[in-house]
Amino acid sequence: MLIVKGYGMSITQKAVQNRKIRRISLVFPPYVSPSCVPIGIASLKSYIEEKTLDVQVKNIDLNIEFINRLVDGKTDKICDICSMNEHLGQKPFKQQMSKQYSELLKAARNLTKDKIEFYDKDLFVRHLQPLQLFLLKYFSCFSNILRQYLEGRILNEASISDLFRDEQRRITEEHPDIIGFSALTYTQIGSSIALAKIVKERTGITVVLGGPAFFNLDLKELMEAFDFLDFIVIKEGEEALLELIKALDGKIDFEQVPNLVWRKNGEIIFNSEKVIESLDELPTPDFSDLRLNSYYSPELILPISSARGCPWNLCKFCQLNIQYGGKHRQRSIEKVVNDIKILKQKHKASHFFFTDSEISAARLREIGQSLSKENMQIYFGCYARPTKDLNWEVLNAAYQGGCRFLQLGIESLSDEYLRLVQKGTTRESILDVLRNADKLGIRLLCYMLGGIPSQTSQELLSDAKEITALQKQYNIFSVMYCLYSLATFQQFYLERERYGIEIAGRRIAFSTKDLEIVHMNDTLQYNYKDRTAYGLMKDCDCIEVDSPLMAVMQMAKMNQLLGINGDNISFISIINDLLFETQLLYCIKD
Ligand code: B12
Ligand code: SF4
Repeated sequence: MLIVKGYGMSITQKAVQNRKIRRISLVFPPYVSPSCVPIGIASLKSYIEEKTLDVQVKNIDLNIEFINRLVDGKTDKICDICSMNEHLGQKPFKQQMSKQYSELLKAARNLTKDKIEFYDKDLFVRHLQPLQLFLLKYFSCFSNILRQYLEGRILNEASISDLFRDEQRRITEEHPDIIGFSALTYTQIGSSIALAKIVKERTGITVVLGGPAFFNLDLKELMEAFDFLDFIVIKEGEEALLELIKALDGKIDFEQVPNLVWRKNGEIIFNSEKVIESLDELPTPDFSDLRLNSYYSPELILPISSARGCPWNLCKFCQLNIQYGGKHRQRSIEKVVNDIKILKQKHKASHFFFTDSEISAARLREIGQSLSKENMQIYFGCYARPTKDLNWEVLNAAYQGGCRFLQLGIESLSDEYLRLVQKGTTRESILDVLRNADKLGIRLLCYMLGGIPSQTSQELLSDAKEITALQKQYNIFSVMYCLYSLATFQQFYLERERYGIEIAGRRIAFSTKDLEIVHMNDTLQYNYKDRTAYGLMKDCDCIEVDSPLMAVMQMAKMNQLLGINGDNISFISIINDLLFETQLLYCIKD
C-alpha cells in the first residue's frame, strides 16, 4: 500500500499527471438526514459519463450506508465510537448499545417506510424520538472525534483508520484514480476532510472536495492547513471535473480548469470561475449507483433540478446566488418534464422534490400546467416565496400538476422586517398563500428567520406565537426557525454600517497541530448596538424543541447563557429540528 504523508501537493499532481483517468468515485459523506438522496453527485456522474467515453463514475452515498449500519445494530462500531469519544474526555454515551434500544431504532426506521403511520404526526414524533436522539448524540460524538483528529490531537492515528476501515474500504473498492467528496451542508465538512485524509494517507489517491458547504469557507486557509487535500472545486462541478480529468491526463494545464482551487509550487491558486450557460446541455442526473430503497421515506422521493441560482436574489440575508456567479438559469420545461419521465420510468418514482433555490409563481404555474398536460401523474414539492402573485390560480395549476408540498420562505410576519430583509412579500401575501394552500391540500413547511438585525425579543416572540397559531389553523406540517448569521457575501454585511453592524472578529472552528487557524465558516462575530453576537454557537448546531415558541424560549435562554440580555436578540442558534426536519420536508402525500 502506498503511504503518502507530508508531501508537497505539486508532487502528487505530477504523479497522477499523464496517467489516464478511468475511474472516479464520488462520495456523499455523513451527516445529513437519511431521507436525502444526493443529486449533486448524480448530476456529475451523468455529465462526465456522457462527455467521456472511457471514464466511469461510481456514486457512493456513505451517509445513508453509515446510518443504516448503525441502525441495523452494528454495535461494535457504535461501541468503538463511544469509547473513543470517552477516551477523548467526552461524557459517556452508552444507552445505544442495549438490545432494546436497537429494537427501538429499527422500529423507528420501519415507521419511516410506512405509508400511513409516516403521515400521522403524533405517531411519527413519538416513535422517531429515539432515532432522532440517537443520531443527534451519535453525530455529536462523531464530529468531536473528527475535529480532534483534524486538529492533530489524536495521537494514535491508526485507531482512527481502524474506526473508519469499512468506510475506507467502501470508498476505495472500485480502485478509483480520483475520489471526490461532496458536501451539501456544513455537517459534512468535517467528515469530508477526515475521510480525505485517511484515504490519502493510506492510498495516495487524488482527493477533491466539492459541494455548496465549502463555498463559505476560507479555502486558502483550508488548503494551507490540510496539505493532503489535492483540489477543491467551488460552485458548479460539471465542467470543472471534466477539465480536471483532462488536466490530470496531461491534456490541458491546470490553469485551464474552471472553478478549481489547487497548488502550484506551494502557492494556492484560484482559477477563474465559470457556470454553464444553458442548463439544457446537462443530461438527466443518474441515480443508478445509489441504493434507492434504503432512504427514510415512505415513497422514493427523487430530487430534480429545474434551475440554478435564484430568480429573486434580493433578500439581504442570503448569498445563494453568488454561488452561481449571480446567474439565474433555467432548464427548459420540456427538458424538465423529460427528466421526470426518464426517472419515473427508470426508478418507478412518482414523488419528486425540486432543489431549485426558489421557483417563481410564473414558473410554478408553467411547471404545473406542463405536468398536467402530459398527464404525468406524479407528486412534487419545491421551495417558493409567498408573494402576491403566488395566488389561488397559480397554486391550483401547481396542484393539478401534482404539487402537494411547498417550503415557504416566510422569515417574518411583520411588514417592517419583510421590507428590511427585502423579501418581496407582505404579511397579507403570506396569509393568502397559507389560506389558499390549505384549501387546496398543499402541505407546508415554513422557514422563519430569527435574530434579524434590530429585531427585538418581543418582536421575535410575537412572530413565533403567531406562526404557532397559524400552524394549528392551516396545513403547516413544520415550522423551522433558522439562525440568522452574518456572512461576507450578504447585503447585510456589505451595507453593514447602514444597519448598525460592527464586525468584532471571526469564529474559529478548527486549528491544526501547529496552531494554524482555519476559519471553517465565514460566519462573523459582530456587535449590534453594544451586544456581541456570533453566527454560530460553539458545539451547538441544533437543539431539540417542540414548537416554534419553544424555539424562541430556548434562544432567549441561550442568550442569557451567553450573557446577552436585553431587548435586542443578537444571537440565534436554532434549527427547529422537530424530528428530522428533512423527513418532514419530504411530506409529499398523495
Ligand atoms: C435542495 C437543498 C436541500 C435539500 C436537498 C435535497 C437533495 N436530495 O439533495 C434538503 C431539503 C434536504 C436540504 C436540507 C438542508 N439544507 Co439545503 N439546500 C438545498 C439547495 C437549495 C440546493 C442544493 C442542490 O441540490 N443543488 C443542485 C445540485 C445539482 O447541485 P449541488 O448539490 O450544489 O452540486 C453541484 C456543485 O456543488 C458541485 N459539487 C457537488 N459536490 C461535488 C463534489 C465534487 C468532487 C465536485 C468536483 C463538485 C461537486 O457540482 C454539482 C453539480 O454542479 C442549497 C442551496 C443551493 N442553491 O446550493 C441548500 C443548501 C445546500 N442547504 C443548506 C442547509 C443549511 C441545509 C439544512 C442544514 C437546512 C436546515 N436548517 O435543516 C438541511 C440539511 C439537511 C439535514 N439536516 O440533513 C445550505 C448549506 C450551507 C452550508 N454552508 O452548510 C445551503 C447552501 C442553503 C443556504 N442556506 O445557504 N437542502
Ligand atoms: S432567500 Fe430564497 S428567495 Fe431570497 S434571495 Fe435567497 S434563495 Fe432567493
